Amino acid sequence: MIAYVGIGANLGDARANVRDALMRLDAYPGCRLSRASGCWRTAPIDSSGDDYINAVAAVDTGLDAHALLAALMDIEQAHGRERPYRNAPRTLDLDLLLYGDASIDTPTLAVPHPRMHARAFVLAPLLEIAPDAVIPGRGRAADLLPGVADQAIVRLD
Ligand code: PH2
Ligand code: MG
Ligand code: MG
Repeated sequence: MIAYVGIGANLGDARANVRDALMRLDAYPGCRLSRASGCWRTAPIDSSGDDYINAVAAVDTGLDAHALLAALMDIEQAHGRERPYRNAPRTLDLDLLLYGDASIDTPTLAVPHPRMHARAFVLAPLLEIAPDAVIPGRGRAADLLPGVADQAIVRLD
């Protein structure tokens, strides 16, 4: 199964945290990093603090969606993720964006990620590695990007 994971950080050395998350995804039992976008500097959306560094990873995994979510939380914890309040600045945030073409809605997991279609910091890096990506219930990611063109994002070298 190919899953897409959104990576974000805006505390500490955010870019190093994103890079480390990519390595940890590749090393995690049952997961292999298949593709990774570059890093993007993005203005906080519904959040405070410094600009974020965002990226998206394609992960080839044998884990089911809930086990993959647990893996993402494990990696967040390895970075000392704290949750003092909603959308607080964070050392590392890993969000399960897409799990194949599945639609999942349970108390602990919603896939596709419910806000991904409205966030340039997700759509732009996703399209870098999956130009034909389709968000179940929302359509082609490429068709959604113009709708978020007002959000400030810059691709880093
Ligand atoms: N994540 C959020 C809320 N706002 N803004 C940016 N630019 N990047 C993020 O990763 C992000 C956000 C909630 O997880
Ligand atoms: Mg998030
Ligand atoms: Mg999250």
